Amino acid sequence: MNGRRRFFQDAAIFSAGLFGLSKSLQAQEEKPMSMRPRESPHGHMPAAGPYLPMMTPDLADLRHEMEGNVKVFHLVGEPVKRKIAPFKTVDAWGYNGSCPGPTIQVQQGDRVRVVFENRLPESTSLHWHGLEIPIEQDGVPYISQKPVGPGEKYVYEFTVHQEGTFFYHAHSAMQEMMGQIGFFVAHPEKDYKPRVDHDYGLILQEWAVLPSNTIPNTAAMEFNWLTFNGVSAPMTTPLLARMGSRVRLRILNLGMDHHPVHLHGHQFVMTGTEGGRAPESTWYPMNTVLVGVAQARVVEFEAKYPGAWMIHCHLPHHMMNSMMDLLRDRQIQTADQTDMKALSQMESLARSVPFQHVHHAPIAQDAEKVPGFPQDAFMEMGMDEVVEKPETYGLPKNWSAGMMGMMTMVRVLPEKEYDAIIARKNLPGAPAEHHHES
Ligand SMILES: [Cu+2]
Repeated sequence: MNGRRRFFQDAAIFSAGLFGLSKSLQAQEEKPMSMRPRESPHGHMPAAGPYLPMMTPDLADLRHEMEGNVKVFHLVGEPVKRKIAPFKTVDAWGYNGSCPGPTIQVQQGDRVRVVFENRLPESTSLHWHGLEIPIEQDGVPYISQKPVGPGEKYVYEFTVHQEGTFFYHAHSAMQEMMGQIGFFVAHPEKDYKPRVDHDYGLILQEWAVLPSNTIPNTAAMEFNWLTFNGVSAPMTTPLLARMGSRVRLRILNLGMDHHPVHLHGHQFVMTGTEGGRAPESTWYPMNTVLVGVAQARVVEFEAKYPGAWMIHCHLPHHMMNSMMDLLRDRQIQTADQTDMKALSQMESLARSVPFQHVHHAPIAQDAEKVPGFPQDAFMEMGMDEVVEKPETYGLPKNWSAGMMGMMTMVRVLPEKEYDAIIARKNLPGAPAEHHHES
């Protein structure tokens, strides 16, 4: 597993585009919102809508228009360049300039129309995963509809009688692995009890992309890039939670692996699946939830303890990224590594990415005499400045050295610190990562 060392991963992350949203996504975010939170999780939006929207960090929401009493969405399937790490951009396929696609949020009982346009070079369709809708709307090529050819449009329309966390995706295996997936959340007619103050969504994906390559190998069984909402840590935008609040986290998986997602410092209960809300009598405390392929898992917890608490897949190789891209011919060695060599590698990486070089954590004087050394030594690199955004404000120095792969954090913040970050997010020119607030 030379190719997946943390060294890289750290190195990986620093440079460029923290703000990897595509132009079209940004444009989307600038448009007026079609949906308003009932109450802003961040306290600066007027209470106007029927429900608290889910937020998908690093992804936008899909707006809709009303035609009579039908909510009309426009989805475009198309090739997408997605920056998954500062030095790594992949040629994925997604929707509306985004991979994963933008989040669709409706309310139970809504009549929904999705005008779909295929700008892919091949035929496709849209499947509504978990929704109980007429067979003609099911989106399976040849079975329930003719494939939607390149350049063609297809209109899906159905009434959503369920509540819960669903998703839309192409019903073609390779296209799924190219990234063609997005959230479809149906908020309940009546609020779930207990109510939550924050509602966040994460889509889990894995990618096989060779060094100096941008196209995911959809036939590969070995994955070297792991993402939440289309980015690897520490590019993942931290989730914010006011201390004492109740947080919902919806996690959705459409890939080749099952992911045990673990939360630090708190216990949660599983309140729902891809089939909707689970009765409270089935809830029991846990802190790791296995999110299998094609599943959604919804968990809720009281944000009791202040701090920056990890949320991550616990498979060890999913807590890393590929290091191959940066090191190339200077691939890190698992043996025969010395402090001097590691430092010079780090320094040249720092120059090329560029990021501010930070010395790794201390090693023992006779470390090289110990069989197995090094493991994680030399892998740590802080790149705080490169991934800086309002949500990272106030984190301890070199926090980014501890963040890799399928990982993010929930920052449980006392009132004053929470408000300070929200104020930064609202500064003119601040990146509008969270659509709901733009
Ligand atoms: Cu995993």
